[in-house]
Amino acid sequence: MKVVVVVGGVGGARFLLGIKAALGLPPIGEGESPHQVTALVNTGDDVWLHGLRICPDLDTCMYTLGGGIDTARGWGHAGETWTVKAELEAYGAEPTWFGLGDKDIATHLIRSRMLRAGYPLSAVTEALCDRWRPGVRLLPMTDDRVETHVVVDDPEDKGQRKALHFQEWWVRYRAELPAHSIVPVGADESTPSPGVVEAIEEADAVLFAPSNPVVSIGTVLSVPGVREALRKTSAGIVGISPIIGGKPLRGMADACLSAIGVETSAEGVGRHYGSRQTSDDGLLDGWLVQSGESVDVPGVAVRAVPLLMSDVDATAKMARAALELSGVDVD
Ligand code: FO1
Repeated sequence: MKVVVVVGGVGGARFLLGIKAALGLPPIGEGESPHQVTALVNTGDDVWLHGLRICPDLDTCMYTLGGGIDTARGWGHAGETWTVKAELEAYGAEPTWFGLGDKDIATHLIRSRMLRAGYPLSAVTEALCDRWRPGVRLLPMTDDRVETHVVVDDPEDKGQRKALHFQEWWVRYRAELPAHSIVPVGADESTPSPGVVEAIEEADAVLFAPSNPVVSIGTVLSVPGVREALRKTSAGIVGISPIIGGKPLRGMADACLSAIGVETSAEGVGRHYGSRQTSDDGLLDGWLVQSGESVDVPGVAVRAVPLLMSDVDATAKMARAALELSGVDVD
């Protein structure tokens, strides 16, 4: 079975762990599986800092699936140290608000060197995954530079508006500056990475992970060609709501949804993605919401199941429910 999952960072990576368990993908290096999982990963959070290219969502997926993630933070290495970060601060090198861990820096050094040598991000990611062996093909949504910027009232000059890189808004300001708009800069000129459109076209099922609908899923969908491939694929397309009881489980999806005028609810997000059958730009055939919630998304089959990714088994049950709703039989 070929499964494609559109993902962002922390929530998406955890969901991928559940997909692997639901499909019984063997531990790395222990035999082949008849199933192939491809993750289309958001790269709009990516940023050049201290001369290094940082790809938070790709790295979160790679470390999580490769067993190296710090589970409490949800990003960066387990057992991380911050010696270089402290030295950078001692030099007064800005920005000091972004936490670059010593082990993490090795990933960024290799990526930056390969990018400067002319390798596309998808080739860099493949090379890094040779070490981490995630068991899922991690495809950046595009090899082109796309960076999400957030337009806010300038904190230093109230009357003015200012575009912040997403990481500054998210990490420095904790998304507490109301966002007037959120823009994936460069998306219009970007093209999907090699293999993205083919993966969607050949898929048996396509899932939207419970990632941020605006800055993660939405940014992947902003790459020209992705929506078109999704509208055409014979695979069933099922999304998992990242909103439970009117609140995002983690992260600040509510701050992003209000910026685009979408209600922070499972129903609001489901309608935002839209019905593939009954609208000319919608993408969903199915929508998984938290058990107990009654949600109506016209033209979309809604199913309520427990959506807390409290451990891999719980997440595997969610993944199985999503695959079944997409029309594939998992067992
Ligand atoms: N998130 C934070 O809240 N603070 C940080 O200092 C931070 C550093 C960081 C370094 C590498 C990396 O891959 C991710 C990092 N993140 C940090 C998380 C990141 O901002 C978010 O996970 C994604 O951009 C949103 O999904």
